[in-house]
Amino acid sequence: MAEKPMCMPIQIPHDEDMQKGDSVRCLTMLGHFGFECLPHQLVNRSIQQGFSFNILCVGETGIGKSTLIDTLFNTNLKDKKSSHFYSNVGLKIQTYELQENNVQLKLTVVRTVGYGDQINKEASYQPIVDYVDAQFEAYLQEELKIKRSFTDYHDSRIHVCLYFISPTGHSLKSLDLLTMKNIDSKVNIVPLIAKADTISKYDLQKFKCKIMTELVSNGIQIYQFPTDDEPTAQANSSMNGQLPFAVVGSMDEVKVGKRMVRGRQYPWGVLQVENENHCDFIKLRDMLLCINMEDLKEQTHIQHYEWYRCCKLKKMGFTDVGPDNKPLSFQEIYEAKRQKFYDQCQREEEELKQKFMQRVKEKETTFKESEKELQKKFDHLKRVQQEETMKLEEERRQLEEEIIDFYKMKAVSETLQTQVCTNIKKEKDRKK
Ligand SMILES: Nc1nc2c(ncn2[C@@H]2O[C@H](COP(=O)(O)OP(=O)(O)O)[C@@H](O)[C@H]2O)c(=O)[nH]1
Ligand SMILES: [Mg+2]
Repeated sequence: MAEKPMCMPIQIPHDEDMQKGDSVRCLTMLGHFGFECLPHQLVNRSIQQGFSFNILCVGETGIGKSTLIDTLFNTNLKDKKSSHFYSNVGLKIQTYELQENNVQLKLTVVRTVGYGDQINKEASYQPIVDYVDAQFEAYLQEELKIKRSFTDYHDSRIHVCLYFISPTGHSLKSLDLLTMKNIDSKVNIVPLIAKADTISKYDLQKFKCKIMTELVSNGIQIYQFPTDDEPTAQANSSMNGQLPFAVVGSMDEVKVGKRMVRGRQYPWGVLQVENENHCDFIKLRDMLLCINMEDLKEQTHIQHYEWYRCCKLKKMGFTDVGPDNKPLSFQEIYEAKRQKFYDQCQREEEELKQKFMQRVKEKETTFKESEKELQKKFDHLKRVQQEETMKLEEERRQLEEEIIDFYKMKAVSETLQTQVCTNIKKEKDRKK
């Protein structure tokens, strides 16, 4: 339970109002009562729930992403040095639970790995785009659930993209332009000139102007600190004019006079990270964490997520108005879509039936033709076989006739032989 705000007026209970055993409430006199206490409720609840912030760091390997994040949150987040030899661009996602006094922050840092080490520029920005979209999609899916659980849900949508520009002093690289162009409608981009201690003050101003001109001429939208909120308008508008911030990161403590400061020690002196004359680190930290964190989160929700949601729902066929420009309810669209789907199913079923009938007909025709062909063959073979049988019958008849003739001749010859024998015998007898 949240601690009750100590802001109620003093009430002294009358004896008759008090039951036996009732304890007397002790109220402090802060002078607040009524709905003027509402902000306290919000503050208490926020502190109790804790805050969350998701940062995407895009930049070449070794440009100083991890060092800057450590410096921003004044914590060694122990991110290992990454190699230049990854075959593809990847993303390293790490979540930390940080605490400053009684304020808890769930910080998610997403860092690019292998960025700038690849030849294929398209393959370099696509994983970033996919990741940002995937977080929006996860949120949308949670929103569309029947039973939603936003209280336990970890919102992983990216609130800010720190884009680290190489301190060349020359111009943006084509990869920088391509990546920023592809993510500017999805995320709040804050451009940074990394390792700004490697560039002279004069060159830095020229470089800042050059970068802004290039961003404008390429139509790239970067995050603008809001200027419509009275207490922060002036600071924010001045900071908008100083983008991109030239930052230096370091966790090293260096001695300057009698003080220990965070900085980078050089043979010619010390660069103090938290000295506004040396770099824009303080400006970045103030703008990001102290003044505009809530606005970054709000813009993520009302601008970037809203755009994603709108495109996604339109792609799924949902719309707010019908073809006649009349407003349509979700239910009407759903019914219309269901009817359309049903009609399409019917149509497809009908088409399939027609196709099936056609195939059956075709098969029937081919079967009939084959049957005819076979019948013809059968008739032909039958005829041949009949002719063959008749021929054989004829031959058999001839052979039988020949046999009869043979037996006849045999009988005649036997008769003749008997006669001859008789005659010879008679002749012999007569001679005797
Ligand atoms: N000169 C200079 N060096 C830096 C700065 N920030 C980081 N470095 C150094 O650059 C190297 C790579 O930094 P790291 O933060 O690991 O880069 P990452 O790969 O982008 O995360 C380390 O040796 C850091 O000490 C900076 O602002 N200026
Ligand atoms: Mg790193």
